[in-house]
Amino acid sequence: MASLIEEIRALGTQALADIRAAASLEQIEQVRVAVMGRKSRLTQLMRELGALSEDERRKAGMVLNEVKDAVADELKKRRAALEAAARAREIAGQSVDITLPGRARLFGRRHPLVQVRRQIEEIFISMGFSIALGPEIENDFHNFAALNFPDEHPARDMQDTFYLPGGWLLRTHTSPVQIRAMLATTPPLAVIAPGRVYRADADVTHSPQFHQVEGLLVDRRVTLGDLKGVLEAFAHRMFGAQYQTRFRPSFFPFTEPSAEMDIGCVICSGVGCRVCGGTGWLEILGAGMVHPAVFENVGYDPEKWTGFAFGMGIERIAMLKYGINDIRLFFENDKRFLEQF
Ligand code: 2U9
Repeated sequence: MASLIEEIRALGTQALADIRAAASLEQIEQVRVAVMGRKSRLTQLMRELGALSEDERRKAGMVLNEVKDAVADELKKRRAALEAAARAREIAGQSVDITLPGRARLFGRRHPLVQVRRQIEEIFISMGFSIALGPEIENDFHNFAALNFPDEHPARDMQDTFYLPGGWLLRTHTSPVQIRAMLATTPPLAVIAPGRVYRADADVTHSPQFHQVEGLLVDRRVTLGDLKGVLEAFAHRMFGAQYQTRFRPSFFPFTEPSAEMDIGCVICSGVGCRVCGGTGWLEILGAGMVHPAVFENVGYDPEKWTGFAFGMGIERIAMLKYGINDIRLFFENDKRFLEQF
């Protein structure tokens, strides 16, 4: 009897030592099966208790229960400790290296042509002009006839203008927008017309689709001096007040007199280079006093009303401002190009 109790205690002591020595949850489970499982010595002894006298069974049973409780307790403690260690290792493995550089967030941005268009718009809006918009598909009247283009004018040729079935065409300039604006309102009037235009032309400085901003101001006694003042102020705000401007005579069917405005070359500062063709000057826009025939075509009395108009290509302005030498870069959508603006 005494030896049975001793064996039970010895089994308990050994089991506690095995549990404490277990290095993993798998080992703990192995120890549990070995100590408490159906085939373990402890379970076998429990079955043998039945053969003892009642007094002996009670004493031995008490010891057996004590040992079983102690073993169960130790299993629970050791399992919790191993689980905590495993979790700690997992967290340590996941730790954040705060010295790593962050992942940069990629931001989109406005297309350079949109940026330049907005700058142009803001300058003229600050001078009192409003923005006018119109359709890209036009008819001969709004795109050519009302603007005093003669029937046989070369700009109407198939080689220059994209014609659509039914007498429609893709507008070759935004001038039809100002024709529509004049037809819709009475003077005074000051509008700019930004937008897409189309011409059958393609090389490093010409694209079949490009963008213009045109302007029109109509009031009583408008002079060429008004035109020069407004456009010089525009050039200084767009490129910088350090640049000189000059006006050269030119010809357009819709203005008389007509002129082209140059600024001192932004590349060579007027010394002469490849970009300005050695002249020291860059042409940035065309302009003129609205032709009386245009006023008559929209029902304005040319004896009463005078006006000036101007037009510029947004691509050309952007190319000069940023030193871009190929118009196709604007339309290829290469991020390395677009990201520079
Ligand atoms: C109305 C009357 C007159 C608009 C004008 C120009 C001169 C001009 C070109 C610049 C480069 C077109 O993009 S470009 O090829 N434009 O030189 N445009 S005056 O004159 C108008 C417009 C509308 C009713």
